[in-house]
Formats: sequence, structure tokens, C-alpha cells
Amino acid sequence: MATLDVTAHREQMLSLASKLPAVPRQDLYHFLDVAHKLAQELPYEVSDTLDAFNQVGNEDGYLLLRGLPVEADEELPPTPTSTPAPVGRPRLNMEAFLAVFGRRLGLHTGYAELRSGTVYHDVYPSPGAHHLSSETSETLLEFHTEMAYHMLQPNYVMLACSRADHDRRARTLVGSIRKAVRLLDDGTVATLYENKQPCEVDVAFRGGVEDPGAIARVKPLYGPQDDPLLGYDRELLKPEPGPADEAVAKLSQALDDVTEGVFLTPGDLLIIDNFRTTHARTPFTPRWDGRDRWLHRVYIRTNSHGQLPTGGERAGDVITFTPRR
Ligand SMILES: O=C(O)CCC(=O)C(=O)O
Ligand SMILES: [Fe+2]
Repeated sequence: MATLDVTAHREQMLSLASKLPAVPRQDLYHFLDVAHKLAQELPYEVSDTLDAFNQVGNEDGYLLLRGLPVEADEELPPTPTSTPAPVGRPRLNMEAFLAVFGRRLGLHTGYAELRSGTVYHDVYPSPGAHHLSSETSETLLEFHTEMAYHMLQPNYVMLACSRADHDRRARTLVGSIRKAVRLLDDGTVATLYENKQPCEVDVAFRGGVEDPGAIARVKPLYGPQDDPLLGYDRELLKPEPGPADEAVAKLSQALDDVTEGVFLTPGDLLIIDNFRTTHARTPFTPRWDGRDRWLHRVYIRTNSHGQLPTGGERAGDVITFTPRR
């Protein structure tokens, strides 16, 4: 498992967090600029691990930092029941670490159509959530690569845990293409590289149209032949019937076969390599008591995969949707 236990650095991490502005959303550009400076002061073990992951990734396709100093549960506000968070909400420790670690990796990015274009997302269960939404709970949130259909797809999805579900059943699953590709025959791999396939988009990107259909086209595998990048979504990717469809079915099975799971617990921060993995979340049971599962999420762009086309991008920018075609 790609885990770094940072318990030994708790005091130093708390001290870094305390140097950030107390109200992140009041001036988020400034907050993330300060985080960038603090990202140069991380314990060497932490910065080195983040830099290595950023440069070459790893087999598992994720990095888990465990043992961060989260607030005691009774000091945390109640788990949110609406989004986005109030602009005046004071900084939480796990939000601070998302800022600093994220700035070590790249640029925090808001997606205009998603969560009112906010950069920090609260991930919490919500009654009656759409089945593709991160607000689901009692149902499996199926494998998806975050915004695989978006021209400026984030390089990393970062999830930081302030509260686990009461029963500790929710497991975040990651399927890594570096592992899965070894289970596929050469013909299947070649087919997966061959053509873009029709892909639907998440509800937020449908422009208010109930079912715009597959408005994007995505290659299941692309990039270097010896180290493929992955564009896979179990619900949204609609490969053409025939060889493409059959190859995607084999890819799907291979991803299941190599899947690893993480039970996120308070003080965990998970960094998912969104170009080399697909992720999911298993069902759990909320109690609606203000103490339900609560994650914080940010998306990071880097210049590794052409996600920073102008060179003038800033951490905290909000960008609009162009589908991959
Ligand atoms: O709840 C989780 O563990 C993951 C949810 C998810 O896929 C996301 O927030 O992007
Ligand atoms: Fe996700």
C-alpha cells in the first residue's frame, strides 16, 4: 500500500497550518499563495514523497498520507448538509493540508459548472442523491475517472477525511492501469488505444438538458504505449458495440481484479492519480445526526498532461467546460 504515516510530524504540520489565513474562502488566491510558500517548509520525508509521486506516480496510482492532526470530533462543526460552504467558514486542519500538499503538486482548480465553481468541495451523504453523485451513501458509487471527458481534466483528486462513516464501512476503491494493463492481451490493449469512444458527462456538465447523450469522446487508453493513461467511467463511457465494447469489458474486469481499497479515517489524506486510475466508493449507512462521513475534496492541475495550456494559470482559478472530442 502506498501509505506514508506522518504521525511523527504532527506538531510541525499543525504549526504550518496555523500560518495560513484563518478564513480560506475570503481570499482564496491569497490562501493558496501562502500555502505555496509553506509547501517549501514541509518535513523532507513528506515533500520528497509528494515530489516523487508527482514526477513518476506509482504502481497503486494513489498516495495515502495517514495520521495528520485533524481536530477532535467535538471541535469540528457538524457535517455539512448543503453546498457550497459559507464563505466565512473558518479553516479546518484537513483543508489546510489540502492547500499545502496540493500546492506542492500543482494548481487547485475550480470547475465552473460544478459546485458553483468552488475550489473546496465538502463530500457528505445527502438523502436522495443522484446515483452518479459523491453525495450517495447506501449505493455503490461506481468506478469513474474524475472528469475523463473534460479537456482540462484534473491530474489529482485529493480527498481529506475529517469524519468517517459511523460503521467504518465506506471504502474508497482505486483501480490502477499500471497494474490492470498487465492482465490484458496485446490485441485488447491495441483496440483500447485505437479510437475515441462516446462518453456521457456528469449531470453538472449537461447544461440543464436532461439527457444530452454522449457529447464527449474519450480514448480508454492513450499516451505512452509502455505506460498508458486511462479514460474510463463505468457509467458514462459508452463504447461502440463490437471490438471496442469487448475490449472495454476486459479492461473493466482487469480494473476490478487489481482494485485496492482504503477505509478513509479522520486524519487521512488520499491523493489519486486521476490520469492512471479510476475510483469508486462502497455503500455505507448515514445516521443524519450531524456526525456523518465528511471529506474535503480539491482538484489539482499540473503541466504533466497538457492541463495548463496558457502557462498563466493560478492556483484557485475557475475554468469552464470544453468536452474532449
Ligand atoms: O467518497 C469517496 O470516498 C469518494 C467519492 C468520490 O469519488 C469523489 O469525491 O470524487
Ligand atoms: Fe470521484
